[in-house]
Amino acid sequence: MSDSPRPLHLVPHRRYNPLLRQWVLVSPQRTERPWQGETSEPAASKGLDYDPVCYLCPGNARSGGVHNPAYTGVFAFDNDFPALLSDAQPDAQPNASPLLVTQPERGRCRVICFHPNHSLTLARMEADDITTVVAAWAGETAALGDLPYINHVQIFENRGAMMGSSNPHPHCQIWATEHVPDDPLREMAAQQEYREEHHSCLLCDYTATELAQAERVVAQNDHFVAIVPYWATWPFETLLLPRRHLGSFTDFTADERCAFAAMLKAVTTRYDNLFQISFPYSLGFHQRPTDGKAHESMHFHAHFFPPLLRSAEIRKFMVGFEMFGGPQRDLTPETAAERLRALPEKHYLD
Ligand code: H2U
Ligand code: ZN
Repeated sequence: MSDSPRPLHLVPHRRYNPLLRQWVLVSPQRTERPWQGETSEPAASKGLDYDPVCYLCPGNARSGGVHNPAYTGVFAFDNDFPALLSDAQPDAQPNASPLLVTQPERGRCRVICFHPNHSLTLARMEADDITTVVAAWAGETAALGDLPYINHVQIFENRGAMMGSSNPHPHCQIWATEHVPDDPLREMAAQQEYREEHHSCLLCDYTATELAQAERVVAQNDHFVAIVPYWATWPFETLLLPRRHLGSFTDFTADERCAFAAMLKAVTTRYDNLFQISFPYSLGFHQRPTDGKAHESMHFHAHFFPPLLRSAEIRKFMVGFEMFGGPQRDLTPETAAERLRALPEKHYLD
């Protein structure tokens, strides 16, 4: 083997994730492994608009017996099986070892139905209806953030059975917690230190770099940019960034809510078009904690983490080296971005 330098898209290398401050191993030569190029049958049917046994459809009974109202827009409710409680006070453990550490963790869990129509997804909803969802995310962030024991509001959507979603009805969850969870905390520390060192914002600088290079940009509009990050772990991972330095859904202007809705639709439509299926993913938003501090260095963003690799059936598993060493990918982020960018903006079912 020659020792002369070879282009990044041909040779194993590692890339740095400055948000989580960890490395990802990139092995592009492995994409040359034999591949039968499976694609699934395009899902032709749109599915039921109303499912009488769905616990999220309007008017239906939930597991606890409560009936949903006959809602016509966005509908939010307290999760009947919350992971956190507002009044949980675990017993102090006087004889505990310093290695057995416990903290109380209070919180609230909410479920938000995006739309009464059971068959829809973000990709297939009208942009105006997604804008209403964005407004609900802002309202929930403000209301939950105002609770004295809440310091962080994590909104996320698990889409598709492959990502553990319990129900196809378009919905997301909110877990509002007393403590800032580890991943956003790590990202905030990285942004804070970057700001102290460079006197600028990590993600503002990163957005400018990506727009200048263009090769990892998937879509953009007046207010938002979607890119496959340089350090992406999941094959078709994307990062959605506001062009303006803003820290929370509560900072969005009316125009930014519309533009963000349009960007969510643009990205999820490309995802669905990639393998002509309703594309599974976890989508999460990182925003400023609600502890009342300014958190000037925090730049709002959305992460899409989709599991699929080559087809509707072939997913990436985070096992082996990833469990014991660190994240690894084969397909380069540049190739993933090029494939997503090249897809039509129109949904394959429309
Ligand atoms: P997921 O699809 O991401 O699991 O979200 C659905 C949530 O809905 C889940 O957290 C809640 C579950 O606890 N749920 C209710 O609150 N009431 C029900 O009747 C069933 C499910
Ligand atoms: Zn439903």
